[in-house]
Amino acid sequence: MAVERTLSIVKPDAVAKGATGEILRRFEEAGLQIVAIKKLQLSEELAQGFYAVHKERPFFGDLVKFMTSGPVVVSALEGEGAIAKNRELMGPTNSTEAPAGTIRGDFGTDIERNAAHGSDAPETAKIEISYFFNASEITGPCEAL
Ligand code: 3AN
Repeated sequence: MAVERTLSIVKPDAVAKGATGEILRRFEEAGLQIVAIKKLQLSEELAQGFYAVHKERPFFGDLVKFMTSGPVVVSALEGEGAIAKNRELMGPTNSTEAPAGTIRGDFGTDIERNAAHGSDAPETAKIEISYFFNASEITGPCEAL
């Protein structure tokens, strides 16, 4: 499997619950390395731009409102099959359908307040990582094992 990078967002609900450390621990435990990370309060403009593909959807306004309701922790994760691995750890989009032991099952509430975001394909991962990080903010993988 190829080494990939993916964008992760610990959403405002999970940050507010104090679950950031546990979520990042799960990524690391699964072999994903954090090659970039920052905590920030999304502006309405930044959240709208990030979710621009959903702008015609009926839930867009609520999604932007939720994503700007408190700080988020954004990271770029690197590892073998990072995109699928991250999505597997998160579980299904709707937290009510996510099994216990998944991030959304353990920390999410519903389809909107679903604790975490993860890129869905290599092309979107590239766009999403560059949306939040400059090249100089992304480190190489840690070789000191
Ligand atoms: P995922 O993040 O699992 O790839 P997408 O890309 O289908 O899911 O949706 C992006 C985000 O929009 C989701 N993480 C969720 O927060 C929100 N969302 C998707 N569908 C709905 C919906 N029907 N109602 C409210 N929010 C939704």
